[in-house]
Amino acid sequence: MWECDQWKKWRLVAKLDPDKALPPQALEIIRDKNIDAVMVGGSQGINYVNTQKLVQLIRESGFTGPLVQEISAEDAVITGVDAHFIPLALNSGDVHWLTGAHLGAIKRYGELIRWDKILAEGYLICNGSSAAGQITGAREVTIEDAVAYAILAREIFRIPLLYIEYSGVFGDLELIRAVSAASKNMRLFYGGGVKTPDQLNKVASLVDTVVIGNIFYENPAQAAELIKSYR
Ligand code: 1GP
Repeated sequence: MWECDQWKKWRLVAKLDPDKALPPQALEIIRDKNIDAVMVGGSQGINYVNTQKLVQLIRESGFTGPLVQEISAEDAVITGVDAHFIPLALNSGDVHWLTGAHLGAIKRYGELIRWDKILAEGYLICNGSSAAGQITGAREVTIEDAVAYAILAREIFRIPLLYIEYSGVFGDLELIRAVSAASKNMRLFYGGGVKTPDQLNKVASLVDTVVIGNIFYENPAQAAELIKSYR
């Protein structure tokens, strides 16, 4: 059962991409007790069929923790997950990624939407070269900008969760530290390039939740070691 605040306790989350071929070992690794939740989502090539297929694989793997879908395409929304996470790309140059796609989904799904199972994520895309950065036309973010975005998210949008997204590269710890200091009671997720226990410990000391993704595809054995090393 989904409890609306349960995500606040997550420390380590696996993000799996429906558009990528999942190494079979990944389905064992996600069952490690250090993985608090699995998120399915990605930036490109995401559709209903590949999302449904991945969710089914995860369910069949014996993973019993929370399984959520991070929505990037309206057509890909599936029902077999515990909750839906909705990114708002705060530094996108295109209003589509801040409100446009969301309005489309509200008009399309209307009263079917279970708002108690929806979580808005303020996304700060700090790697402009990543797929998410390219697709959303992410504006460059200085440390000063990042702090201002955090305050915008916290005080104006009142979003409960800010996600610092460096997808594919390990982030600037100074920027993450500055955002952390500005976040107060807003929860912080971080994702991007975490591959070693040292990186994981450093970034985990600054944010509430660390998300790991690419490592499951690039080096599942290293992913297993990384996860086991935690805590
Ligand atoms: C991607 O933030 C996640 O959306 C995790 O990043 O894939 O680089 O681990 P990596």
